Amino acid sequence: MPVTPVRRRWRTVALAASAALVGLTVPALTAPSAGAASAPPAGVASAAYDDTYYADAIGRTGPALKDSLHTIISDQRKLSYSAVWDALKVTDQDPNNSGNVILLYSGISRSKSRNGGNTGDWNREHVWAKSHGDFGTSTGPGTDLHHLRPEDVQVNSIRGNKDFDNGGSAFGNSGGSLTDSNSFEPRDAVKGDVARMVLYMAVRYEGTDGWPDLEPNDSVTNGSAPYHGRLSVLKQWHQQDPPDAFEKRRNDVIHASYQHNRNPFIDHPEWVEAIW
Ligand SMILES: [Ca+2]
Ligand SMILES: [Ca+2]
Repeated sequence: MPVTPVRRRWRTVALAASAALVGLTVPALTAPSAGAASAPPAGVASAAYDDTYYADAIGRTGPALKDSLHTIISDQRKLSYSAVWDALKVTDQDPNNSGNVILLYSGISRSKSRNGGNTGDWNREHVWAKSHGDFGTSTGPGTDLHHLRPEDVQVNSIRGNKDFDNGGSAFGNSGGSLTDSNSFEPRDAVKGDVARMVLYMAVRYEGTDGWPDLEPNDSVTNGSAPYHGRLSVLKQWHQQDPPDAFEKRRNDVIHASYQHNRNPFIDHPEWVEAIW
């Protein structure tokens, strides 16, 4: 399309202005921050963002909002799958123990050095199950930190590629998470986090860059289709568990230090209802 280059140039200018504004208007970056739970590890920038980041999206709703957010968050740096290990040690660091990460579904604090594939290790959980669209682990959706989290190897395996829904039974190291034959229910403290990660993926991946168009639906039998359920339940979880300090800090760290893009639903929870 002939208008595309013009638009890209304009966005580059806007982003440069945005970056400059962040530098000028956030002098408190190096000052003591608002509490240990949200403090980044030493040497890692966790910058606030300026709302110029979302300037093109403000005032929109429905498909126009989704399109706008897609354009904004697709401007990103991408990681290799091997680089994800070290990134997760920063993004998911235990606020109370800098040597540990918090495992998403089990809530366990475990040594950063126990990353691996054996019993008792943690590995890289794809919250949007990577078989849903079969995108694998080459650089792209399979390495997008916004939905990758540390998880106990066996818990990761129990979750498998199940869709998300209410109901089921506890299991070893479940930490309050539940599962049944065809779905998985995360513990209450991360229900909203899971919902916002899935919905981020739906907006970021629209089938325009060689990857499948990922979309939420209300099914628990999606298999390898590029869909993830259940949307009605994810929306409830999003309301029930709003963004907290850990999740907001994680978004800031991914933006400032790794991918330079954000999860809009952590910054603007009202946008879930505006799109879905
Ligand atoms: Ca939460
Ligand atoms: Ca999509």
